Amino acid sequence: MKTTDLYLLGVGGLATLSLVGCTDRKPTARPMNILYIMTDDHTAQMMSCYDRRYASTPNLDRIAAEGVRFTNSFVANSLSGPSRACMLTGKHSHKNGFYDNTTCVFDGSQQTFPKLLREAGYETAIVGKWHLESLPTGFDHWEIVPGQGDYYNPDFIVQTGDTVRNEGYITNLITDKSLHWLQEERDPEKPFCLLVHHKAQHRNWMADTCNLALYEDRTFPVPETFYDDYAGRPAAAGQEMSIASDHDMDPVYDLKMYREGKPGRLKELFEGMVGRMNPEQRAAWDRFYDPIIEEFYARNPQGRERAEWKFTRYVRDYLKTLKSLDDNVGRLLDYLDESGLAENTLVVYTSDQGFYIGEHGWFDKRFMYEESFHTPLVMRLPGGAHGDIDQMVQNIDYAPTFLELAGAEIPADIQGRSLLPLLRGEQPADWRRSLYYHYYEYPAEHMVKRHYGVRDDRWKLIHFYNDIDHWELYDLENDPRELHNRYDDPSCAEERARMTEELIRLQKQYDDTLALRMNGNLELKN
Ligand code: SGN
Ligand code: CA
Repeated sequence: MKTTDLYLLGVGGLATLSLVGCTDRKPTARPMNILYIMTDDHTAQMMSCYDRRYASTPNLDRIAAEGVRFTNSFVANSLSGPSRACMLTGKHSHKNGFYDNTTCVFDGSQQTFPKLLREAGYETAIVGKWHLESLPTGFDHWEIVPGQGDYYNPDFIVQTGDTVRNEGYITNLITDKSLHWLQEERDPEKPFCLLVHHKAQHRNWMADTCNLALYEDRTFPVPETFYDDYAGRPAAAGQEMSIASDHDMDPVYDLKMYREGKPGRLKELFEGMVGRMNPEQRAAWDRFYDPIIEEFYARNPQGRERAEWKFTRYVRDYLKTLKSLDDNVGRLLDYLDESGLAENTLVVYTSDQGFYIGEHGWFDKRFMYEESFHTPLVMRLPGGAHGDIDQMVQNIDYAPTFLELAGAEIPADIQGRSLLPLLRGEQPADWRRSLYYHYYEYPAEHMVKRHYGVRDDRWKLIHFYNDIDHWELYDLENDPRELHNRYDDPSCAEERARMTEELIRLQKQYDDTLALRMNGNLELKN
């Protein structure tokens, strides 16, 4: 099918297959372009349209103000590579084969939405973090960072296969490259789908030199679960993602307290990162951090004072890094406005998962608990709905959304569901009432045990398995912080049975045979 055959409706006109070929309508505009911006580890607690305690993100909030904010947006597996694979394929990890960051290589020969969009006449591109080990397929243009990428003077792998070092700060560079593709390189005759994948906000939150001095006068109360004792939750007790622990959150690597002769588990990693800086960058960095380092080692806080000092530095560094991100999303939105593309482009902003900002005493993600199961999601569809969308959505839904928007067929093996009806303001009566989750990366960094589970609008059931066999049940209405495991509470027996049944139903629906086996004799009990 030629692209021009798809140019059917004007602004807000969502070309669908059924309209292709209508002869009585004059083509007036192209199918909607797609600008998909995804960050790494950016959590809703750090986006002011979701939470005003810490951050101010006017540009991100603008997308929500001019479009919609999803209040119940989740991932299927809270880790970078797996989350990206779910997003590209519209399928859970056990169907796309990318279970974890440490052992998997993405099978690039499989069906992905960029490939299907190309078949539908789109030009497709990705710039930034990829993290799927194999090189991208299905893109007309790509330029990716190796692995996690670097904040300063990062390398990029270009389509020739060469690795090229770029001078500058990563968030600016990814945006520069995206804008360059939009302005100079893409085929203006085709609708586009551009994926802008930032490295920010990934650990270790190294801000641009121009933002280092920001927020130094701000302090933040620790979250109410900061001193969680993990009672009734052995998997939560066994993790290694505690802010208070210098083993888990290294003062040198994570908080930049780098000094000759001072210990740091990840000191060499940090040396490699600051080692990439040019003399001007390094001088600005040292000018800012030297007095803080001096004071830290002189005072050498201990106990709760140390934990709270670390929390403050963590939040400040996260916010400084976020400033570049918000500014750079603003640059993209401005370009859409100036070029006129805004009126025919769906803008999506999301993250590869949520993150802990001190809740349960943690940083990082992985758990099916709320902070990391959630991911921020805002979208602006020209002619589409405004306000909040409260239905439960998941990152496997993006692929079918983009396909429907493009007027392409949604293959039957895609497990997500198109969000387009919600974006148009419809309230589908048969929308999903529960979500499925499965995390696999264990044993590994941060030591979060394997688990799967189900969540509905009030209850959550989780099974931790592998070297543990432990079930948790939460009443999110009465216990939103997930501190009280009610699995063995007789007063919750009915909910436990109902959620168990729902879990098995979803495992069967999604064909997660491994998980069905891990349930043990549960099926017999129910
Ligand atoms: C790195 C980080 C971890 C992080 C993983 C996965 N360690 O290994 O803290 O959990 O990435 O993150 S670091 O010492 O290299 O910073 S993910 O977002 O890419 O899945
Ligand atoms: Ca991530």
